[in-house]
Amino acid sequence: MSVEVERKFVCSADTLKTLEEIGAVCIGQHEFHDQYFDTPMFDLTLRDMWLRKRKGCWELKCPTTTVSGTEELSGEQSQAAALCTRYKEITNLPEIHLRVEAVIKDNCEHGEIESAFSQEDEPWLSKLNLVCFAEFTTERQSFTLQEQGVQIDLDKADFGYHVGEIEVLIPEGEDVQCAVEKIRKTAQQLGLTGDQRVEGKMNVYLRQNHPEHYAKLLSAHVL
Ligand code: V4E
Repeated sequence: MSVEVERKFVCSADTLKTLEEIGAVCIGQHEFHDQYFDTPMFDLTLRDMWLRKRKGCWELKCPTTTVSGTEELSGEQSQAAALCTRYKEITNLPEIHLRVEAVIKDNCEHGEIESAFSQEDEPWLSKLNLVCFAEFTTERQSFTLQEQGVQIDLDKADFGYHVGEIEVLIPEGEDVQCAVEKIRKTAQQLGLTGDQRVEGKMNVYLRQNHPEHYAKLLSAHVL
């Protein structure tokens, strides 16, 4: 299982030129449609668990419990770490079922289940009362700084939001701080100056389309 360490950034008119200047290689451009699922009570997203279907494959992103090392971090390092998110990425469907079921069954036992929707082609969704709460299409241009093991994605979502991501994938249990450092160096090369986290596509989508769900996640400090 891998852990995705990622920093989002605001793209500018110069981003493409800068990527070229720092030696990033374009590895392709593609479009994908994401569908995100949760129960009507938001059992998954309130736990910062993100279940989605992309290009016919299921993926679950969960908070990671990976420790980032015991060494003292400098101010610069801890600021860099605060700008990054880290999530476990699970793509094995039986494992996704188990993890989702563990959360939802727990809540069912506490009497929170609501009426199930019919999802004919995916019976497990109906069984667990999972419904699609967000769907959008993204056009993505991807670059790599191969030697550093860093990927940079420039995303354009169909609801009008543009965002960049600097991403490092590491095996679960490996040093997160090393990935954060690679991301910090790449951000520096790209001339990124902001010290605030940049919103992901989902933040913007939920604020625009599902303000109640958005407010709940904000109150739970998930977004
Ligand atoms: C983890 C998460 C969500 C799932 C979607 O994650 P994201 O990386 O934004 O999407 P995308 O399309 O870039 O996925 P990739 O192709 O990289 O796998 S939706 C919300 N979260 C939590 C979250 C957060 N709290 N803060 C930020 C800045 N991003 C995501």
